[in-house]
Amino acid sequence: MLPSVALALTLAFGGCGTPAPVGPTPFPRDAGVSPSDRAAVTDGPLDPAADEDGDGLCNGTEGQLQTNPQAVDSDDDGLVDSFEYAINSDPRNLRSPALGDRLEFREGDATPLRVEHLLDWRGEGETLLGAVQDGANALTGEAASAWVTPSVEAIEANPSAFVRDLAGPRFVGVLGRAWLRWQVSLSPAAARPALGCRRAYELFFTVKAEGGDAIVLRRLVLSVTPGAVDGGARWPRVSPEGFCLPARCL
Ligand SMILES: [Ca+2]
Ligand SMILES: [Ca+2]
Repeated sequence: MLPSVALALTLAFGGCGTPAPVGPTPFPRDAGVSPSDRAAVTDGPLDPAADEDGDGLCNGTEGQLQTNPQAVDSDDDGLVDSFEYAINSDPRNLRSPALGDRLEFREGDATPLRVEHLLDWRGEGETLLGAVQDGANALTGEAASAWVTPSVEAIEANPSAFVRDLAGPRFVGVLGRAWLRWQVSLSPAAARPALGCRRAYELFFTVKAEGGDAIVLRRLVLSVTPGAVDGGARWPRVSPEGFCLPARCL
């Protein structure tokens, strides 16, 4: 064999017993990742004191909570992560706060929101009083009463003969075991402020035996969204620009 032919064969086949060189191969797990997904991945660890997604929750806190530092509403329930953190709700569970305790207002809508509370109670002749305690926006401190006026009404006792009277928010003289039903109404206050950003408030429904301690303390979460109803979604999608946020991340 001529020396030049032998050299060409050696280059082509890599020599006897040596695997031929191969080029880079994409990782199989890379399949299906779009260019925009890749672009969203940041280099290196996030600064714990910064707020990557602008949701009011610092990156370090998001790491502790295991929320998504690049999503303002990690569980997509319409409540921004920082608000859920501030009220001890689970920002990774869209059923926290419970759906039955959620109320949604649109600015400009004057229709009262209503929610009922049912209590199974064995009375000894006492009077039970339902009430709403004012709450606040957990991020800004703004009082819920600046936005809504609550009212409570005792609407039904079953069996009715076990209650002497229904008077406004009171079941009077409950004697024996009965189901007691209250209706809570929240109406927009006359001089309500239009803040132009989506926010949420905690309110508490309480029941007390007159002169006694609270028997019931139920948290209600009231969300208020500026503007018209969009798309018929149960909860409006949250964007950091649209939500009232604290001045510094939590
Ligand atoms: Ca954040
Ligand atoms: Ca959420």
